[in-house]
This record gives sequence, C-alpha cells and structure tokens, in this order.
Amino acid sequence: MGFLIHGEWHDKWRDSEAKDGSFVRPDAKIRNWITATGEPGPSGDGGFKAEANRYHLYIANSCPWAHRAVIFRHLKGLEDIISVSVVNAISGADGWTFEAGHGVVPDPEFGAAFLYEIYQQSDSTYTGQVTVPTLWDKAQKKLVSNESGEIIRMFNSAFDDIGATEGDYYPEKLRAEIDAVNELVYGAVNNGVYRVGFAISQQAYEEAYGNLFAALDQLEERLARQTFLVGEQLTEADWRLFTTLVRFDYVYYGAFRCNKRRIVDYPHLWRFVRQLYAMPGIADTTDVWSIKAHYYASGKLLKQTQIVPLGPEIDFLSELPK
Ligand SMILES: N[C@@H](CCC(=O)N[C@@H](CS)C(=O)NCC(=O)O)C(=O)O
Repeated sequence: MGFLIHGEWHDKWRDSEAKDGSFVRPDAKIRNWITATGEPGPSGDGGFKAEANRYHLYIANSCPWAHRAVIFRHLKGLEDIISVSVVNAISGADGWTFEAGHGVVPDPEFGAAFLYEIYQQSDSTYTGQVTVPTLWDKAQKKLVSNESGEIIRMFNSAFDDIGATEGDYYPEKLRAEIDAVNELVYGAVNNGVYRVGFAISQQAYEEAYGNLFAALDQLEERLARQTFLVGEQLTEADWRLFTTLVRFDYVYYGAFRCNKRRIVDYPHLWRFVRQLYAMPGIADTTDVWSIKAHYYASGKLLKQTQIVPLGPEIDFLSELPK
C-alpha cells in the first residue's frame, strides 16, 4: 500500500494524504541542525558543526521551498562554503532526477540518477517524502535536514564565525512578529497555493482559494503601510513570501487555478516583489524556465480534477473610455 496524494495512490516516496479533497502537506522528517559548535539544535541529533566544504545542498530551481535556501546561501555569502546540486526541473514518477537538462548540476557525491538515492545513502530504511531542498553532510555521509524553514535559519547564523556575510534575518527582537507573519504566509500563501492547486474537490478548492486571496488582501494592506513585512528591515518573513509571489503569475495563477487576481494587479505586493527581485544576485536565483517547466510539464504533478476555476474576475460592463 502506498500513500494517497492528489487523489491517487502513489509509491513509498510520497506520504501526503487528501482528506475531504483537500491537500495536506506532510511534515518533513529529517530535522537535524547545523550549529556553530556542533551541539544539537532545536530538534534532531548533534554532531553537525558548521565547517567549510562539509555540506552539500540539493535543490530544484523550480521549487519555492528550495528557492528560500538558495536565497539564504546567497545572502549569507555561503557560495564557497556550501556546494550545490540542481535536479532536473521536470520531475517524474520516481520524483526528482539528475537527468541532463536545463540548469542541471549533477550529484558530485554519488553520481546519483535520482534524488531518492541520496536519502537511501543516508538511511536505507527511509520511507518518507523525497523533497528539495535537501541538505547533506559529506563528513558523516548522512542527511542533515529536508525542511527549508529550518535550513534558512541554519544558514542565517550557524556559519557566522567561519566567514558568512553579515546580516541577521531572524533578529531576536522581531522573532515573535516574524513567527506570526510566517504563520499567515505559510498557511494561506506558501502552502496555500498548493492547497488550491492540489485540491481534488470543488469545495476544498474554493475554500483554499478564499483563504489565499483573503491573505493576499491582508498582506497588500500591510505593505501599503510599510516597506517590509516586519519592522523597518528585511527579514526572513519577506523572503518566505517572495518565493511564492515571484512564481505566482507564471504558474499558480494558471496551473493551480489561483486566478482571482495576479500579483501585478496588487500595487503594493507588486512593488514589494520587484524590490526584492532587484536586490543584488536575486534575479540570478530566479529561473523562470524551470518554474514553468516544473509546474506544467512534470508528469504526476497535476491531476485531471474537473475543478472549475473561480476566476478570473472580469468586468465587461465597466465604463468604456470616452
Ligand atoms: N517542508 C518541505 C517541503 C519541500 C517540498 O515539498 N518540496 C517539493 C518541491 S516544490 C518536493 O520536493 N516535492 C517532491 C515530491 O512531492 O515528490 C520544505 O519546506 O523544505
């Protein structure tokens, strides 16, 4: 028996389930932390000390969760400290592959053909999801983490004593507010677009759609008052919103039926996403071809659901220009 995802039974590499037609994202299973000293972090085992050239990051350029990790690797100047492999944007029945293609950077550790092989190298009994981003420890030959929200926190501070670029995107004094914004953004926007796109009943789709656009209205209002989401400075909350917004009009609006409005239709969200995109090096982390190819061309990503989209909203009776 496999696991139910997108209304279809899948093999052991997936363990999402659909309840009443709604998409439920499983929690990431590998939750160790790299720390400055090698002491354990908030979860998992210790022994993952921050060292140059010890860790390897597996990413997909299409993926918003992997994109966060790539952005933090860049912001913190970790390009020469943490190496990277890039999977093929188009995933298949066995998940992510290293098949030669646009943007692919092969696996230097094992010459793997599939990302799941890396998980098996770490733990031959692993049965959870195989996802990007995945962080690998070359020294212990095992996985550190496959949870992007935690990987960006490690990148934010663990390497500060060994040459990382200055900058704290999760400052102590703003943590409570960042956490609160993250909760809204994760539930209704980051994961929210998947809850819209992967719903397999009309009712689950409409509910997720309502939550998504209510949250975007709320964020639009917030950004009408301030430049960034929290305080007067750029924090992880901004980058976590950015990776979904930058994909929105390309793929979520169409492929995921999130088509009430585009981001370009919200003056403040549009200003915000452009401002972050223009920051040094960020455009280079954003690969539009991979984003489109993944969502539209990956074999098992979208199911034929007969869900009728709620948008777009078009007012044919609005006043004509004189
Ligand atoms: N909780 C994970 C989620 C990552 C995730 O779901 N990544 C997607 C790509 S956007 C993936 O690798 N999916 C593979 C699959 O479902 O087979 C994180 O934030 O790191």
